[in-house]
Amino acid sequence: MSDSIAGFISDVDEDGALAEVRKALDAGADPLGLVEALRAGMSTVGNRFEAREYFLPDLILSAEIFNQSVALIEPHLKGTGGPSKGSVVIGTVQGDVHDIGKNIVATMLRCAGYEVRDLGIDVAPGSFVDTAKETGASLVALSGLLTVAFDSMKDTVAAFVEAGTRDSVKIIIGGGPVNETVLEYCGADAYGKDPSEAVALAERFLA
Ligand code: B12
Repeated sequence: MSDSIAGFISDVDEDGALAEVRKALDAGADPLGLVEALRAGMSTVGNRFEAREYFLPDLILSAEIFNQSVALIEPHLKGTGGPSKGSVVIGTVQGDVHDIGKNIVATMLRCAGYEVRDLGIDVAPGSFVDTAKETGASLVALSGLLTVAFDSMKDTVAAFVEAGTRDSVKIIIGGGPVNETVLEYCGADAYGKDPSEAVALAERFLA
């Protein structure tokens, strides 16, 4: 069933994908497994776009199908949750509008029991600082796929330093091109390559 969900997403088949998600939920499928299937489908869409097999409308529609599917799955995820394991602020950094991967990470963190405040896309450094203060979050997760996002990540870390709250948060970064060099450049605390690593980092920093 997971294979067919990934297939419908990667074929940008809205009706097929939503029907298959509903069918899987009715059959009692593991909601986390379904999110993973959606993620796999979106990765294929990204690759097909890069290979010029898909174009902009395919990307936009597939992101929409992904979001609708997650909306169907989310109530099932919340049903399994206990008390919050901690508070996380997440967003796509300033100048960057890519949010498919960020949304998957936010969903997986919620599934793992964290309270997640998602600030959306193109988030100014000060918004991360203000929201972390307001929510008492001690983990801030920055997502970015563009090379220019590295500077925004660096600026966001600097904004915490300027506000005098750098020591009260751990800052993790992720997104397509993020690696050890980017981590050092930004001065964040850790980076992750996928949602499982994001959850593992949350477990480490919010234990
Ligand atoms: C979809 C897409 C778009 C969509 C975005 C839709 C949306 N709602 O997100 C649209 C069409 C809007 C778009 C626009 C642009 N895009 Co674009 N886009 C892509 C594409 C094809 C796929 C990205 C994606 O969604 N991948 C699937 C998800 C699931 O993977 P992911 O994002 O990497 O996320 C995973 C991990 O990275 C990780 N993760 C993500 N965030 C975080 C955070 C933390 C804390 C952690 C631990 C982990 C983590 O977990 C996620 C789940 O597995 C990529 C190419 C590619 N194959 O990556 C280009 C790509 C990222 N885009 C690119 C470009 C250049 C642009 C534009 C500038 C194009 C233009 N000329 O207008 C604009 C950017 C506008 C802006 N200001 O941001 C370039 C970036 C190049 C660069 N190095 O800067 C890429 C690499 C394409 C290319 N090869 O040229 N894009």
